[in-house]
Amino acid sequence: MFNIILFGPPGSGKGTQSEKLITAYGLKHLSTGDLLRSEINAGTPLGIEAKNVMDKGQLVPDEVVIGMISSALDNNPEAEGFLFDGFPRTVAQADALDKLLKLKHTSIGVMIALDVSEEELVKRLLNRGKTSGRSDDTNETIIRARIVEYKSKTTVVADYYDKFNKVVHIAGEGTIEEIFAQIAKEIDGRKED
Ligand code: B4P
Repeated sequence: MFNIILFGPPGSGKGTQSEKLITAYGLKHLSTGDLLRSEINAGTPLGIEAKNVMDKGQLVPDEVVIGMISSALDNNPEAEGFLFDGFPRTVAQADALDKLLKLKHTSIGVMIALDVSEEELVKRLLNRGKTSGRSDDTNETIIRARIVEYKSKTTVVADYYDKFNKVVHIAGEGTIEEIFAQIAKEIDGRKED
């Protein structure tokens, strides 16, 4: 089993590259953003609570996202590997993920961190907001709040995995194909080790 974390600020290309990676490597895609948005669309109590937080550009409480990931891992016993997209976003989430994977006798193979400048992130998200219908993508103040939240709570997650020599930084500006080729090269190199 080879498990990957796709890491980076909002709008860095995590969702975009995930779609290509799951096809190329036969991984099960687990995006906490997508899982939360399906709860919102279904109008569940969890979705209603999550929407309030997401619309302010803040992170949903750890116990909510950890619970979602735990169920998703249990529901996919046949998976040949997982691609975690947008998770973990706090050190508490990273710690919980390591424990959950240990129970399944597996671990994280690599964290791919996408580096993109702040102005490019804002531009991409405002652009996506024109068609995505996502309320967290249409307002620049909320987009900038998401970036602040990322800097204060999420960047430390890369330091956490760096201690285990698992982080690879990739320049996330360029064409989607160029970035994918760089990511694939790193994954192939790590899988052969
Ligand atoms: P997510 O759903 O994870 O999404 P995201 O960070 O907004 O964007 P992503 O990085 O996937 O987007 P992409 O670049 O692909 O999070 C949404 C919210 O959910 C969070 O703010 C938080 O509230 C909550 N949440 C989720 N997970 C959580 C967790 N673990 N803990 C707590 N809260 C959590 O796409 C952006 C745009 O860029 C697209 O339009 C794309 O087409 C474009 N793009 C991509 N690559 C490009 C390139 N190379 N060049 C030009 N444009 C590109």
